[in-house]
Amino acid sequence: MPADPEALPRLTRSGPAPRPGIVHLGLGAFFRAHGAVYLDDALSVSGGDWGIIGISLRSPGTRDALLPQGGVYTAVARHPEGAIPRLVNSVVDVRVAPEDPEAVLAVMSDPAIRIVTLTVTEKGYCHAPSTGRLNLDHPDIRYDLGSRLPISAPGVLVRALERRWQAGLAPFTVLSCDNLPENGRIVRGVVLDLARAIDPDLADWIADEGRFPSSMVDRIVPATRPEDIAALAKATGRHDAAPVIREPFRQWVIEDDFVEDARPDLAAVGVQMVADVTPFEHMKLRMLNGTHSALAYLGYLAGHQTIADTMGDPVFRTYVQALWQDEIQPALSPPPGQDLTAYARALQARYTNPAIRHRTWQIAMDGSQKLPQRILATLAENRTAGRACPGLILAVAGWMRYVGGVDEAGQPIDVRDPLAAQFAAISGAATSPAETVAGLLALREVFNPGLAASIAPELTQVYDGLIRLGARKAIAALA
Ligand code: CS2
Repeated sequence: MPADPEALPRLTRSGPAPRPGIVHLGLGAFFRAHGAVYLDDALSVSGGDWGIIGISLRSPGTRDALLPQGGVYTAVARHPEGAIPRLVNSVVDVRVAPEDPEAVLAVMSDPAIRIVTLTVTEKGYCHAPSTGRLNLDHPDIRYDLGSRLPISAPGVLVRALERRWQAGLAPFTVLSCDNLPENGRIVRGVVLDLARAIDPDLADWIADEGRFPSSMVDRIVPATRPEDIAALAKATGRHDAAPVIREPFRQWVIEDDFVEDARPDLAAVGVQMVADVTPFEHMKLRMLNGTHSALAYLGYLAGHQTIADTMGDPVFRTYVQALWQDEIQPALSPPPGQDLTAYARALQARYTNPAIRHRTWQIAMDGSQKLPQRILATLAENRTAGRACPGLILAVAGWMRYVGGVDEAGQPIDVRDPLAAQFAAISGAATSPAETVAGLLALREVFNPGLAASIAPELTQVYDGLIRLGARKAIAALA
């Protein structure tokens, strides 16, 4: 039994903190295990004033854990053979927006800040996932339209840019690090839509001077558990209240388009700086995130707790291999120099890493925001090309069954999704599987009408089979 970690001396910063040049919105485990590690590496190799001020848009937990240790934390690499901890020094301060929104805007309008990175998850953009446009009826956006102290991510960006505009400063570069297709274009769109509703001149300035490079980010980061904190304390003899757990693999591809070319030397530490990120984003979102979601819904329904457990089940392993080979790869143009079959092989090895306990329930969250870019885009392209995709249809059916809120053992599912209330209403009103499918296909935030109409008959049949057979047998029946 590991000793009580809190009884050990606390981890602290040794040496001076870098001077800040980046603000990060949404300081969750993913960014601390990915972007902040790359930036820490870039600071070690090339220096520069690129320390990170993290902003939590909701709760104070990360700030409360990190500040007593000077912002320093451990990123633990979990290899199948064992764990390797390293310290991350790039985060220098953390602010909690709801506690003091004024201070957050002041930090973001400091001329020293040249870049604002974001990981606010798909729903944080307050857009309609099926169209990519800002949802002006979103409650947070409605609030932000009436207040100078915003609560949404687009609102924080717009009000901070407004202050810079009024002060005669250059804008900061906005670098989205979320799993959205053309994430730079999406964040630019929501910022401009909101700015235009506030002040058209501000919107014009942002459109002319602002830069919103797209980026593809990749690293599997399961949520940190209390036992991870205890194991690290045992291994190091120090208490770190905010470590992150990560797989060894990482990739970051960034469109090289920054305001005044001001950026850290990320190319020196393996970041791919390219002219067009789109083929990388499509490959990653569809090959990785698409199969992650498929495994998450169907694996959860079949009683599997993690992706590694799900991949340990031969029925699921064969299923995901067929998804890659027969349904996803044929609809992709590979990025320059990338072999998709090798990419799929590497993904399989990453998914089966037994040291990464990535819960199917964690990945299943917010499916309404994830499905369009992960699964439906591939489905639509395959249908246009006349290619069948039984496995992806089954994945959509798995999502539909999952959001019904009851698993195959009759147990309730804790469905986390901005549309959860609508899912419950649809399931409550439906008197047949066909009505459930029709009700969910009518959600315009998720499905565009053309695709919904074209998949409805096959999906209804597959959903019906999934209810009757259960996920494992429904997959086996595909073969
Ligand atoms: C996952 C991603 O939770 C999820 O939806 O699919 O967080 C995934 O692990 C990362 O995108 C990997 O880069």
